Formats: sequence, structure tokens, C-alpha cells
Amino acid sequence: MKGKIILEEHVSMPDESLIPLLSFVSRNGRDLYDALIDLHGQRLADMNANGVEFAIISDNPGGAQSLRDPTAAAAYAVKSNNYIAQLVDRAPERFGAFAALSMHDAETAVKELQRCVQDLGMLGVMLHDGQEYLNDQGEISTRYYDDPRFDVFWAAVQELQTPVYIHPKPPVPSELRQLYGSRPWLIGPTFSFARDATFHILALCTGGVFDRFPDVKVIVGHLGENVLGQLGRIDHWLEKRDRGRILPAKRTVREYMETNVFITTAGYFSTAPLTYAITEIGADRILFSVDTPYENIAEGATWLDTLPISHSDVAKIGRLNTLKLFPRLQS
Ligand code: GRE
Ligand code: ZN
Repeated sequence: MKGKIILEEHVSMPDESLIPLLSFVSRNGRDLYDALIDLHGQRLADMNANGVEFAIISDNPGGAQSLRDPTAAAAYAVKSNNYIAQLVDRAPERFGAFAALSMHDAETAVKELQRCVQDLGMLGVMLHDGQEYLNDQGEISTRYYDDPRFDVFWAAVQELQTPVYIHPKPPVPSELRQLYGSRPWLIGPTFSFARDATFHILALCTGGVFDRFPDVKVIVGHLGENVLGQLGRIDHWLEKRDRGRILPAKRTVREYMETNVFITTAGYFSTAPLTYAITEIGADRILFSVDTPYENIAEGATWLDTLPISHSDVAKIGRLNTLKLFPRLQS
């Protein structure tokens, strides 16, 4: 199909110190770096060749969420947002952006979000999982956004009608030691990304964030991380064991997945899990995405165009659901 829209598409400010890290992700870290800082060259050419009309771009993971110093994280977010806004301004008919935010302080995050939406024309927010910070013992810890301290953030998100993409980031040092020291192949897209993002989505759903802010829309990539695969068992035990005792949420995880959460195909072009997702939550909640530059636009686009599902579902997933979720895209 023509007119595809993709929305888990990463860029970075030029910074060659990223190359060693990217060499962990790719057999050729330099090529990956070049692809990450390119937008208007090869990436746009790939979009053109594969019927992709529009991409919502975002900062590379873990971005501001991996910066433990509040001042550094806030300054980084502002710098990244200004840089990404300039990239969009060179071809605004082809690109939009998610804002980067430091989540050390919710009020600061709200102010930067307002600037990004109202002054820079950004379409939503991408948070790279929880905010890393130094706790009172000086240890690196993580804050998740079901914490009531973030209610002012969710209130602003609801007011501005900006979807929030929860994207994974690399593990913190304690997990690197305990889990992955002798199993480094499980870091990132093989396992740790989905493990961490699944936890965060479940924390938001079960913590009652969507009861307090019913109009908030959250997006999660990689076909919903691991939420859908466990959905029946999660709800079964929440109802059987926790409802009326310890569970803050008023509704089932399934209901939030059908009301507040959207999933994307980013990084996961696999037909059986997609059709399973359609069975579980419906085609209206699924958005096509690629996960550039970590995945290939032609591969994702060819997969979408040859899926054994109805043309109307392909049109919804490839474009129409995203237009509905981002009303600003239609103007
Ligand atoms: C991602 O952004 O989802 C990603 C990375 C690195 C490797 C694989 C991947 O940031 O999907
Ligand atoms: Zn990604």
C-alpha cells in the first residue's frame, strides 16, 4: 500500500562516542551510527521506495532516561528536542517527532512537553522505559511512571492529547551483573528490552494510571512486548487473587489494552504473533512501524504488503489507525 506511516524510528544527534555501544548491537557499529544520524538521505530514499509517506522520529534509546543526573538529563532532552525539530523542519510533510523528556522531575517534564508540543509542533512523547536515578544510598535505581509523583505528567499528557510511547532501554548495572554478566546475548532485543517494557506497561495498567487519566493513550512497540502472550494468565490471577485486596486498578489489563494502549509492529515482522494480536485486541489497536535504523524498511513494508489478512485491516494498520491516534497529522 501507499501512504504508510511508521512511528518507532530513531535518530541521534551526531556523537561518535556512541559507536562502541552500537558495535554491541551490530556487527558494524560505524554503519549503524551512520544510519542513525542519517534521515534525509538513505532513510528517506528507503521510505520513498517502499510506500512510506510519513515517519514520526524519536531520540535513540535510552536517551534522557539513562542519564542519572537530573540537570544533565534535562539539558540533554532540550538539546535533543531542538535538534530533532530542525530535522523535521527540513521536510515537515514527511516527518514528525516524539519529544524526549527528563523524568527526574515531573514538573520540569511537563514544561518541556508543553514547549515541544506548542512551540516545536511535536506529536507525542517517547520515554525510554523508567528514569534512572541515584537513590539515597548512591545506587543506580529506576523510577516507573505509575508512581503518583508522575500524576502531574499524565494530567498534562491527557490535556495536550499527546500519546506516550514506552520504548525499552538498556539494563541498569545491577541487572547487567546479576542477569546478563554471563549471558550478554540476552541483553536488548533478544530479551531484556521486552522483559523491562512488559513490566512497565503492566505497572501502568495495574497501578490505576488509566483510571486516574482515562483519556491517556500509551503506545508500545515490538507487537506489545510480552504483554499479549501472557494476557489471559495475568488477568486470571489478578481477578482470582488480587481484586478487592491489593490491586489498585479498577479494570482488567485486557480492558486497558483495548482502550488506552496501542501496539506497533516495530522490530517484529512476524505473522503468527500479529494475527494473535488481532485476535486478542483487534486490528484497530495495531500500528505499523519499522524501528529504523535497527530494522530494514523494505523488509517491514514487504511483510505488511503481503500479509494474509484483509485489505481493510492492512489499511488500518499501515495508516488509518495512526491518523486517528494523532489528529494533528490530518491538518
Ligand atoms: C530498538 O530501538 O528497539 C532497538 C535498539 C537496539 C537494537 C535493537 C532494537 O535500540 O530493536
Ligand atoms: Zn526502537
